[in-house]
Amino acid sequence: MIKAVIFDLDGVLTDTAHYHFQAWQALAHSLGIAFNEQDNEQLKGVDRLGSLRLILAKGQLSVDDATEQQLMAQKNAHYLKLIANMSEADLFSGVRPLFTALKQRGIKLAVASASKNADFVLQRLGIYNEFDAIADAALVKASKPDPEIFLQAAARLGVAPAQCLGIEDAAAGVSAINSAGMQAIGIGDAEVLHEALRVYPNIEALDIATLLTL
Ligand code: B16
Ligand code: MG
Repeated sequence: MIKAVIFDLDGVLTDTAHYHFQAWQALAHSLGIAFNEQDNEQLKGVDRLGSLRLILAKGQLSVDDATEQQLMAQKNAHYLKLIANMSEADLFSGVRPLFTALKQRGIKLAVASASKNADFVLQRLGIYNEFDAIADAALVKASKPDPEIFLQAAARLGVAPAQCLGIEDAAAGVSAINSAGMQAIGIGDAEVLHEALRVYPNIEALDIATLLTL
């Protein structure tokens, strides 16, 4: 029986996944590396350094540590500009009613986000205080698809992984949920997220009654 739902942030609760894409694409192009939405699928859910290294590998470029730091700072500065004006209006529709319905059933809520900007985004969306636990990049060493971030979220909730359901928009995130021994729900493209138990086009389409019988 499901006792907790652990949400990914970027791409599940709000459209920051698109801002990450825009900022990575600008950086890739500034390095002369072609980068489109399909390339971006590999980056979703992957931490900042891992994402940069995937882009550099695509362009067959290798740089020293200091340059890596500088490129990550450049991407993050661009990303922060893109999200500077985010507000509660940027919360995907369906999220608030879903939170209410889950809480009414006594289900605990958590976030598992690979982003170092997760707190800022959650505050901007006005949902920071809705969660029983938040696990973000500051808490874990291993990036998705490693299960660490979902396991940390479950531990903070005090719920066994087998009683948790994870919701993700990234293939790496779905793998992380499965490796954590949780039930995985995908948001997005069913082909990309084929390892998930069920895939919905967006969070509003999620059918809570079905979820809780998983
Ligand atoms: P930052 P999530 C992930 O967040 C994003 O999917 C991924 O695109 C991004 O590179 C990563 O956070 C790191 O973000 O640069 O802000 O630390 O989907 O796990 O909520
Ligand atoms: Mg995501």
